[in-house]
Amino acid sequence: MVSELISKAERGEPLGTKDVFRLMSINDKNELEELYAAARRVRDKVFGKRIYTYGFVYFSTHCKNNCTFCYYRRSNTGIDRYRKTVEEIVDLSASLLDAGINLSDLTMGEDPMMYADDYKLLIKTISAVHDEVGISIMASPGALPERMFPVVREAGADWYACYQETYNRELFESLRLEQSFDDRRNQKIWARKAGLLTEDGMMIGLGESVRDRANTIVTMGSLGCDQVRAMTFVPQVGTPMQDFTPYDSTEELKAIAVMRLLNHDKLIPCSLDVEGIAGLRTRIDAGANVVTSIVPPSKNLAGVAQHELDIENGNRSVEHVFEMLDETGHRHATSTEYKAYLDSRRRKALR
Ligand code: SAM
Ligand code: MD0
Ligand code: SF4
Repeated sequence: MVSELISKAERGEPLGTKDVFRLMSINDKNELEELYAAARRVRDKVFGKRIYTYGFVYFSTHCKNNCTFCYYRRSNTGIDRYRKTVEEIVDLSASLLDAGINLSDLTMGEDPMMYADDYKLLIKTISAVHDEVGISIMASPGALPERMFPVVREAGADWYACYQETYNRELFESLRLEQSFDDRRNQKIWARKAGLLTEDGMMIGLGESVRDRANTIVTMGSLGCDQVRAMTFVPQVGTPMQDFTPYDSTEELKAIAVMRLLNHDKLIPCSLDVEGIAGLRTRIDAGANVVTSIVPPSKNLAGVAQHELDIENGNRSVEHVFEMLDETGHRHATSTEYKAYLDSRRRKALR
């Protein structure tokens, strides 16, 4: 029975892949509501009214890779790309901190310029934000060699994010062309070993089966990541997947709720990069506890899945997101609260 499975997960008892498959197969409206309600109770019990907030600083949109789903893949020639200077990245991160945002997510394509001279510019960027701003930092720079993780940690990053998209190896290889499945999985393990907190993520609507989704959720949990996400694929013009029929958000919401039931004390994002601000409420109501991809207007910054949606009209701005959070009955957490959470996660990792 689905209700029994949900209660079992809510009590914190472990579920197997079969159970997760059963939950990810729910289609009945009442059962879905039951799932979301349990996910909310679990989140609120652990985190209270606090929701964390992340600013998205996509500082270089140049990329040597050719992921079939991504707007910024190297073969998508003729699109606008940019690379921010270290000074601009520091200023952007400082304004996020001043506005009350908890973390600066320093994200880039696999930009050869950032990777040159042993990742000199990447490391310089992280150090500058750490030394000059003091906001918590997530680095999302793509796949790195193992020896770089201690350097990234030393430069001041709190987090390393790298999404497998799917733990179906064949599907992975058909999406992340010319990239190694094992190497990308190992990124999370190497990062943890170097003392970084880690994030893994799945994409939904890429041709994966329900079983693949269940298996990916279980695998992400077992890798020991501190933050896990699901994002619905948004088809991009100029890419091989541009004519894919997009999913609505149901499967993503289900995945958020199931991840919450399996990972009571982890961070689970509500990304504004899929449906813009319109998608905030439903994701919070499914058990998410971090709003990611907050992008300030007028800075010429892009999103990933939605490179323009809700940015220049200010809907993805800090003030607007804080207001919307209040309407859900929650509030944005302070940086002190966020840093305390990070410290508790690090202590846990050492044990
Ligand atoms: N380039 C680095 C990498 O690939 O790891 C970091 C940034 S990458 C653009 C961040 C993530 O955005 C991808 O791993 C993928 O999960 C997500 N993403 C990219 N294109 C997307 C799309 N069209 N729809 C939904 N999510 C997308
Ligand atoms: C987001 N667009 O949070 C961002 C991105 C990268 N660490 C995160 C996918 O939705
Ligand atoms: Fe490059 Fe990341 Fe896009 Fe892949 S997902 S093409 S690595 S920016």
